[in-house]
Amino acid sequence: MKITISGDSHGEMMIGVLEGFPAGFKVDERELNHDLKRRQNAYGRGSRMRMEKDEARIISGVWKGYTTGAPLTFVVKNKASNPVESIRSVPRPGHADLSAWFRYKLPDFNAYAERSSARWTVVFTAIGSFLKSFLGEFGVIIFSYVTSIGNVKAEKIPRDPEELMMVRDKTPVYCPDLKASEGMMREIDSAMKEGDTLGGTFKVVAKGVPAGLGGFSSMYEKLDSRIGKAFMALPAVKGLIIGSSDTSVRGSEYHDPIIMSNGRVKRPTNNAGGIEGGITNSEDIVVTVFVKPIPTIRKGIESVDMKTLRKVSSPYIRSDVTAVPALSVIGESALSIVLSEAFLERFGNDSFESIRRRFESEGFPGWDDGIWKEYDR
Ligand code: EPS
Repeated sequence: MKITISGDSHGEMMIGVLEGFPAGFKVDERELNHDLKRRQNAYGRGSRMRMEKDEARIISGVWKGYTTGAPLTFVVKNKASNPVESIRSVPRPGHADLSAWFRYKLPDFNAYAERSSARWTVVFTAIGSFLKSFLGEFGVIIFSYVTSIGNVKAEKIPRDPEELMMVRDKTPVYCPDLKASEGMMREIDSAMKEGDTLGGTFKVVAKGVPAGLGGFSSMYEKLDSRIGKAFMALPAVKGLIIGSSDTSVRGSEYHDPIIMSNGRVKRPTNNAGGIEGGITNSEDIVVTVFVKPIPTIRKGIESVDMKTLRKVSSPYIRSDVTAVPALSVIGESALSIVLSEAFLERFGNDSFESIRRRFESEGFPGWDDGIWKEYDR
């Protein structure tokens, strides 16, 4: 599977091409557009999101409502234009402006903001959302929630995923602790008043993931390494943890025992976050993601005008106060993309029904179930 995303933040449209997806999957554009709305409408977003009407269309690779195995092209039209007309010679600390100029040498920082803007995540979300519904056909459920914004942390998280999502969807900060959500909104309002921005954390969980996805042999196969790569590619993401972050405990407490329950191997705890040795172990995949505060800040940060080499304050260009809730939605797509790729590697990428048959014939392995016979000689 391969994904290419093109399009400039203020160009005609954002385009995403998904290659290597099987034929015979029924396409439902409603689900992806639901996720695009969640990405767009999150609390703390800037004025650009009020101008857009993010709606994805799939314009290739579909015949009579089913995928054909050909590249799928996703498009989302842009409405807004760039608010900055003049040439910009002052870089914003924390944005790609200065480092991109070191490499590409175009004498206008606005040129880099066309690509380093978070706008491209709109088609990334559409593709991920499409893949999330593909995985859903095999019982995989992927959801996210915000765990902190600025100083406010979620404390009471419902354990039942359905209840969690129901409570989460009641708040525009996508946090399933309603009291903390109110605090988060106050924190966002206060940062906005002060012309500042906020970072935070969110979690993405995948339930019902089959065991055996990924591989142990290299960084290209290891599922945790691939999850790291996908999440670290998202704007403002500075780090992530898979499973428990409690490294103060000893190994005997950290590692999840292997027990028998009703004739099946089970794990009573999930500190590993669903991955051991780079391969899924059938427990929930749990990813905690760290997001830095958005670097475009109204009150400004010390910078230098590259034309005059004089000290100046960084410029303000239309931006969000926080991207944490929006990123939690984008994060569902990141995990859906990585898991779909590993799923197709394991079960084939030809036709949806052949994949379903292979998936369903994959039983729980027995030690002496005959698979090893040919090596017994
Ligand atoms: C965004 C599009 C951008 C910003 C924001 C998110 O549009 P514009 O630059 O025209 O306002 O609103 O991006 C950033 C905060 C950033 O630093 O790039 C989007 O579609 O998500």
